[in-house]
Amino acid sequence: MKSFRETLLNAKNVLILTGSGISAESGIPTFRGAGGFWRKYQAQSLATPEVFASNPSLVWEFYEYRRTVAAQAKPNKAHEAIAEFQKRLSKENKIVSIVTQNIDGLHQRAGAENVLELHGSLYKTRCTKCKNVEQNESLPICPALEGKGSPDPKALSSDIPVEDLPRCEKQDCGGLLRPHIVWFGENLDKDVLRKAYEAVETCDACLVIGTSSVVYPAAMFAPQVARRGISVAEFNIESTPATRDFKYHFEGPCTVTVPEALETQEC
Ligand code: BV8
Ligand code: ZN
Repeated sequence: MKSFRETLLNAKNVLILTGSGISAESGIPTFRGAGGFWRKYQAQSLATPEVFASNPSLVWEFYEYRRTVAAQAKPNKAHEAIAEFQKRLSKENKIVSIVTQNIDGLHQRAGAENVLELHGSLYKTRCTKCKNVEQNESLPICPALEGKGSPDPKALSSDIPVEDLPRCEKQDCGGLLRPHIVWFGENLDKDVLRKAYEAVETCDACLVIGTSSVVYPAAMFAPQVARRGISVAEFNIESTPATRDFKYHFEGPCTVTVPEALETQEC
């Protein structure tokens, strides 16, 4: 850890990549682990355009639940240490890019700026008709979803009629809204990807926190930085398929290891 902290002292452009593990200690279940289930579904089996097309009511119940859970969660010491680190370095005209796979908004709520959300956000909707994207934090998102989304495996689907699901309020549109989230099998936004690649190609130090590194293209970024000969530190409670690519692997809960790495060097 001492040698990684030395690297950070000399870095001018730090890339911080995060996955659902950074929000685990805020009470938001990760994908893989027991918490990755909602009712009898694995989270990722609902995060697809096919399921949304065939059963938009079920998918909206799933996301209404996740919007509620994330809204009640608090940023933890790892989110806060990253936001502080970014503030401190920006005072010295140094860059800290935060690129997250998460859609819970906790980095922003901890005070981080210019967070790149690779997979979108729970609090943005996109119209399936006019494509308009809106920020939307209201709970429930619409009257028909009030009190819906219980994760109880015995809970029955509400089969909300599609006209009562979230609808576009743009003039003469009224199209069905979907979460502005990248589902499995969908491409990432090309601008977001471009910015992510730029950070990967220009950073001079990298932290990869709380990700199992199995979902592409996000899983490619940290190994790509390592191939440039840049020091990458992985923060996880276990090793991952990418661990062998990295110079450092700090094992333990990230609320302990990330502040240790980022906090100012007591002089
Ligand atoms: C795409 C939003 C082009 C949704 C998400 C076969 C081989 C390779 C790739 C593929 C393949 N088949 C299909 C693909 C492509 C697919 C993919 O990679 N699939 C995987 C499953 C193999 N990728 C895609 O579809 C992507 N698009 O490729 O477009 C294309 C187009 C058409 C056809 C083909 C290709 C889109 C992927 C985006 C999907 N959306 N999220 C939602 O949230 O509802 S992905 C979602 O899962 C997350 O965003 C994240 O990216 C991923 C989960 O990973 P993690 O964040 O890492 O979370 P996980 O639970 O896995 O791990 C948590 C980690 O934290 C663990 O390591 C754990 O140990 C650690 N941890 C836990 N607690 C702590 C901790 N660490 C520290 N402290 C703690 N306290
Ligand atoms: Zn519309």
